[in-house]
Amino acid sequence: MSHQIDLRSDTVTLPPPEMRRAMYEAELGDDVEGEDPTVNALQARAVEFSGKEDALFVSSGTQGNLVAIMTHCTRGDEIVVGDQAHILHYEVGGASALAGVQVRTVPNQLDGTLDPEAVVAVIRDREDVHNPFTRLICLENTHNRCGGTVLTPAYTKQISDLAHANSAALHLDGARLFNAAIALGVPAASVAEYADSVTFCASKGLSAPVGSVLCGTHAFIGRARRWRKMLGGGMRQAGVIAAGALYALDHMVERLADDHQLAKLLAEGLSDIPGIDLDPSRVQTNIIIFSVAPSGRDAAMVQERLAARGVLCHAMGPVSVRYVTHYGLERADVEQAVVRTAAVMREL
Ligand code: TLP
Repeated sequence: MSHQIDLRSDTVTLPPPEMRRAMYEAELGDDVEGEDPTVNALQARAVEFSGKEDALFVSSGTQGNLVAIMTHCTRGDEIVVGDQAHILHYEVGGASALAGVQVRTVPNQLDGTLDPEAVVAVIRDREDVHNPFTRLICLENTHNRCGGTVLTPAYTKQISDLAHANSAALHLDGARLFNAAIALGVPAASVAEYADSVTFCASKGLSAPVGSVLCGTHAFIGRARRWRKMLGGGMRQAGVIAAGALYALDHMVERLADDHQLAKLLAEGLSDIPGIDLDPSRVQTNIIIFSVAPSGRDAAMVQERLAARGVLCHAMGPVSVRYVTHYGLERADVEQAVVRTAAVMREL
């Protein structure tokens, strides 16, 4: 079989040689004592990028979101998330199992937003003794299951204002915060500005092997550090991995634009294939979600046939398939992916 084209996720990216060298050469110390200079440098850089007061290196996006929920909430509180949120679908129920919060959903609109009126409608009356407190609202930017869609700072402010007016906080799952910033042409700090806390991942399009960063106020991060420790996230000479994330922030952000361009090209090619329903004008970043409903087949079958032809992807629902572009893919891979996808759809 000709070479595999891996479009499953930007999480499959491998670190470039210079990033590995930075990791090899990183200065180290015990981070639980606050003495790892590389972790400290990464956290300082994350403060600059996010515009928040303080930052905490965490093992993953999942850990960052969970620590954020535990820090904002107490057990029995309610959090509001979109019905397509990563926190709801792919974080193993940690919010309920470990943070002890109740998760309330509001429908995600096609562009990844939540209708502000729908959010207001689910906020609990604090005077009623029956009710949990609505303590936290979570947004996701870019929005994974909505196809890498971007939320604007103006929209985020709207949700932040209504959260604050109701004594709730706003957490931003910014696993792909820098993809949003590049797509909007604004600094990451503007994307995160109206959130009380934000998690971003270095291990997705930024291509670091491990690690995410949670950012917020000094007081918030101080409390978050205790929850991270409880979850087993007090990592000792963590500078070895933080060096990859630091390299990523310094060298891998601007090139996300290449991933977005490849995604556009891929989406345009896919949209011409009979059996596929996709509007390429909706593709804003590096994630493409298309429907195979017109083919009459299900996504799992299409995924299997594509794998046999060397195109790896994820089925995201009964008839939806996700392709993600990332570092390591060339234009020729994307063109080849279109050719192979067309062949699979023809032969179904
Ligand atoms: N997303 C992964 C899978 O878990 C689905 C992917 O391949 O897209 N928030 C968002 C919006 C994410 O997309 C992800 C990872 C996370 C959080 C969790 O990050 P990790 O994998 O570092 O725990």
